[in-house]
Amino acid sequence: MSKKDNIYASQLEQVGSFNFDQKVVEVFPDMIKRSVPGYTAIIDGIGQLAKKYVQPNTVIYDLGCSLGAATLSIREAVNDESCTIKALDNSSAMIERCRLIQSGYNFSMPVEVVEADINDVEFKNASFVVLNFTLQFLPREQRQTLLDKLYQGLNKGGVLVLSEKLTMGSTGLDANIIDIHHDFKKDNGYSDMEIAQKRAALENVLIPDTREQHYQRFENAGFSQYDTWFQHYNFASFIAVK
Ligand code: GEK
Repeated sequence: MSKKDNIYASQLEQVGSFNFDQKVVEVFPDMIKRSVPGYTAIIDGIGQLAKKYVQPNTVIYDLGCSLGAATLSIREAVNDESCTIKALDNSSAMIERCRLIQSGYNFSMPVEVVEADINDVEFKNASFVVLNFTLQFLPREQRQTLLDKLYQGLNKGGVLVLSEKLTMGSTGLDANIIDIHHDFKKDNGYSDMEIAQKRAALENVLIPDTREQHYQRFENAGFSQYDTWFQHYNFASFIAVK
């Protein structure tokens, strides 16, 4: 059981930029479930999609793995010892805890938990790549380059699963969906102050794109098929097939 997230529960004199440090690691499972609509369904769905698309003797990448929830879902669903799953994150606090969690499970598929910036990774012989709420934290100008590299590293028939917070195309609609998301957080026990302070901390750190921007990047990279396989409010998950 993870500890309850109360990082923004008391009034802060100044709200600093959000980062994935030890404090966040301690509360992460609680934080992400209470903040991201559909998170558990997406994690389960990633396992199901992996069952369909992972090819034998290939590499699976979980990019920005945090504590490795998607990795664990794939390990449970696929467990093919001819594959390797590589879980990467550039937060040393996340990686340390992720290693501990993953080592607590015994599956025959080898798992490597690596501290790395996902921009520096060489992708090779991949059949299944997960970016579960990670791309949104990269500066916009790095996003296409990463997708291009991923596409090059994927085998034919391999897939990218990309989950992101979205901006809705029209301003009025966007404001209302954001309100509904804040109500979702309130229903999950966050106060108005916590929601406001977290929002300030994520300003310029989590930069959401529209669905069209994501689709355009898939096109530019060369993906032949892509679609939205999950959406709850402004949180969506896409699948793109090479
Ligand atoms: C999950 N996927 O539970 N290189 C590597 N990691 C990065 C980078 C980078 N350049 N930038 C950010 N990260 C997880 C949840 S959380 C989403 C992903 C959230 C990492 C960052 O350290 C953090 O662990 C993760 O991306 C984003 O399925 O907290 O909203």
